Amino acid sequence: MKKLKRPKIPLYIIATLLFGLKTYVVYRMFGMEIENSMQELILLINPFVSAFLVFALSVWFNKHSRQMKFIRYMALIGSLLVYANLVFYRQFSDFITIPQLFMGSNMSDLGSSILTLLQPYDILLFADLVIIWYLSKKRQETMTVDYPKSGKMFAMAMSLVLLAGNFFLAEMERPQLFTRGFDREYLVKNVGLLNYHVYDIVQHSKTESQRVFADGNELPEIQEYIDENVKVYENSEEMHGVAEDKNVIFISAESIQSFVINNNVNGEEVTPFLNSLTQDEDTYYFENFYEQTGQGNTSDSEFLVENSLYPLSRGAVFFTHGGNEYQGIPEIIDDEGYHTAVLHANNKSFWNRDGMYNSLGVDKFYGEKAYEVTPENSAGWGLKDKPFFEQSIPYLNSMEQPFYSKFITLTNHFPFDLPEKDASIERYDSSSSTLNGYFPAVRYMDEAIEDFFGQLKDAGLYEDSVIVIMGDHIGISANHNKAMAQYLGKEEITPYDQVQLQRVPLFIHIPGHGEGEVKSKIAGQIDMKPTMLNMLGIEQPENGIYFGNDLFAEERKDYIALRNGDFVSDNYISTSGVCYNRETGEPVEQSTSEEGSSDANGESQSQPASPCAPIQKKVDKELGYSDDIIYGDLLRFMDFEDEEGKEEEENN
Ligand code: GP9
Ligand code: MN
Repeated sequence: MKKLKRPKIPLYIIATLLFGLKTYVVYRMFGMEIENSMQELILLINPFVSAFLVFALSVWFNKHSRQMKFIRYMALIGSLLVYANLVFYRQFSDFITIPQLFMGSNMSDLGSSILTLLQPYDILLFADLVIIWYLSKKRQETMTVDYPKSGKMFAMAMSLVLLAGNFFLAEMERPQLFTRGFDREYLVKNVGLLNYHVYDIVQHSKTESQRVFADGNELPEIQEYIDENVKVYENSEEMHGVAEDKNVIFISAESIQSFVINNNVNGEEVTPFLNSLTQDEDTYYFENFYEQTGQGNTSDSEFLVENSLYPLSRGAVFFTHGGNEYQGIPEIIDDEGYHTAVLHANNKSFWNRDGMYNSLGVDKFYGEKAYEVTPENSAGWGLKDKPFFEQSIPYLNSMEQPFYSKFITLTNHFPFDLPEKDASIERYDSSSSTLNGYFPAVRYMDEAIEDFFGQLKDAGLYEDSVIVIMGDHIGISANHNKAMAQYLGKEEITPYDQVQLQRVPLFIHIPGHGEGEVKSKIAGQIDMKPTMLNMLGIEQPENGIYFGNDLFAEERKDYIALRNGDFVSDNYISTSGVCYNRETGEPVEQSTSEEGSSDANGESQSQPASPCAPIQKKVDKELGYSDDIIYGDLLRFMDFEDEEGKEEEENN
């Protein structure tokens, strides 16, 4: 230390300061919530600690040009990483995970939405890189260092001490930070983007190895859990077989949330047709139905519906585990003589649908190529919903019956910029152009669905079909909370409200049924498979693995697990470690940082006495088991057919 030959200010220090500052600015742009001054301090410190950790490694290069090159390229890679996260965050309010990176094809397909996520002033975020680059090329002589071994060791020790200090503060602020991995925002806030990515890589390798080492011995424990907690509830006898041998027309309604149902904008109904269904005698409307998706959006909702398994907390399971063995609805009902099809006017490879549908046993996938798509009949992501349904009718007509068909709509998608000529209602007026455009876009979808009902009637398909309409996931992220609060007439959107906004509409329409009503009990996408199979009068294999219950059952599980470990129960809503009364929205007990969530393996952490704690324990366990099944590809060790066969033999 004493004898270090010190050039004025070495580049690795300047790079640390510049890059650290830039990262801090980007942190602020993420708009993460800062709850106290300690968090503020950690947020300020960690970008510099991480930057120092990397740039200080340059002192180990004896050759000056190598030192400079190292700093230059680290700054470049770091800048790209930080910026990619920023763009990603603008879209998903989340940070990139390794599995997400392998979704490159999706990223490029994002097309027009990606452009709306880039801002001209973003260019300033590369200013540090330009300076570092310049200095590293032009000031090599004055900005390199020649530390003796002890100096190098000292620099390294400094980085580690700083890192330890950062981790120490983080641990004080958020105990068990690393075991509660699925809160990516906490991680970034507390240990920084770089360390978060290192953590993510470690996590990813861990789960990859899980498949290799799984051997099926994990299954009995999971089955026991399901027997005791899920299968204890009987399916509804009343609804058993109401849809037997009927066609199923499942509409996955893009980005629609329940708050638009029976609600107005500028004095006009947002969804007049869907509103009418809530009163319809042939329709069940579920008003407390929650989406449970993770990063895989629509594909996650599809995964939930077909399998009654949870999607993953990181990445889209369609992508990361599209080759696994499953026991989804298409495969089950294929054996009962159903023809299964998916109709969606988008690239077949989006979300790896083509691959995953194979694994699920879907007979036919009508993708973009099956439709006539022109500039006139397109908007946003592609073919508009009205021509989409219209062009789908001939396919339905030609399908072997009974069929199980899924329609995935597309027009009501972020960034919700429906062409004016297609809009029947005015945009909303707030600071969020996303929310403003949402209403006319939702209305367009509402009209498209209404038209579709008419077309089904004209085609003579209506009477023999059951029509299910389900929102796939939220459309308006927390980024637009200010505007959302304005629309809902609230002062602010609290974490409790945030969970309530995760409600999406579910309609089950059975022509001629006459018993329709509004259902208020909490429900979720995980329940769709048992519900639909029971309506079809189809038994699941005795040893079938699923986590949901029939929505028409008298008694069923009294909680809905959200993918981030939050949950909604009959009486409580648990989010961000706080337990709320579901009715009043008031916190039941103050948050303690130990409370609540768990790591991805479902190992629960220490539980203080909160009415949410015992439910949390189950939620964590359940999510963990579902993850185990997927990561270990455990269904490949099951023999569902055998069990069915056995049953049949017994019956004969
Ligand atoms: C694209 C459609 C919409 O095919 O699924 O994408 P998402 O809502 O999942 O972002
Ligand atoms: Mn979607």
